[in-house]
Amino acid sequence: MSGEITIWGRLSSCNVQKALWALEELALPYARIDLGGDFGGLDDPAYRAMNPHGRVPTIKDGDVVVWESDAVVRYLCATYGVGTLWPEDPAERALADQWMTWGTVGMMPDWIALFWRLVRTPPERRDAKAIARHHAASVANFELLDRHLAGRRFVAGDAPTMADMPFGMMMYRWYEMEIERPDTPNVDAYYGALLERPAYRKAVCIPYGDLVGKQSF
Ligand SMILES: N[C@@H](CCC(=O)N[C@@H](CS)C(=O)NCC(=O)O)C(=O)O
Repeated sequence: MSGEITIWGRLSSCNVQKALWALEELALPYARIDLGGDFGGLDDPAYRAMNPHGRVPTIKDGDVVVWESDAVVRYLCATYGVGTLWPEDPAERALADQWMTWGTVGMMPDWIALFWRLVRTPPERRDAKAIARHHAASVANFELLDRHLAGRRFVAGDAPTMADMPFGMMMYRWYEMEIERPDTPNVDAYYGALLERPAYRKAVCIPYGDLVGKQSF
């Protein structure tokens, strides 16, 4: 642990946004270094020495280096958010953890595939069948989330936890993309609650115009 955390990663990266939201939500002092995308730098030996996969985000907190956005979120919440973003009670933490994991491994793959095939692919190269498949799977996932959110303001209860990081990260682009969205009043209310949070707006609500039609990274 140190006075200031460093995070490497471009603002337009959804995985960087997840980590940035945790930093902002926890009101931690940090310095961000642009990396990846048009900024390059992923193959720099010094960066690879920290993160052998050459992807963003990576954080450094004193001597501690962490990569993989969910690992970053868990590290930050466990270190600086015990009792808030990191529920103290093991059963409550397991509830948050299971949804967090499902958000990333169950929901994100179709969501990100839809974003790539629709937003990051120029119209002439789009595959309508694949778009329909990822859209249908995403709709089913958002409907499942909608059922879970009935009676809950956030994913693991009345206040935000680490469980919200992957879902919140997906929410902004889900509502911004030019797609048909299902009737999900609980998800709508959830997104409204997220938008009330300055930390969320600063870290996640980043226009993605520079990514449109860009398949190079
Ligand atoms: N599973 C990793 C994925 C990391 C990843 O693929 N990051 C993307 C950005 S979202 C990246 O580094 N892309 C290359 C680039 O930005 O140039 C995580 O969650 O951190």
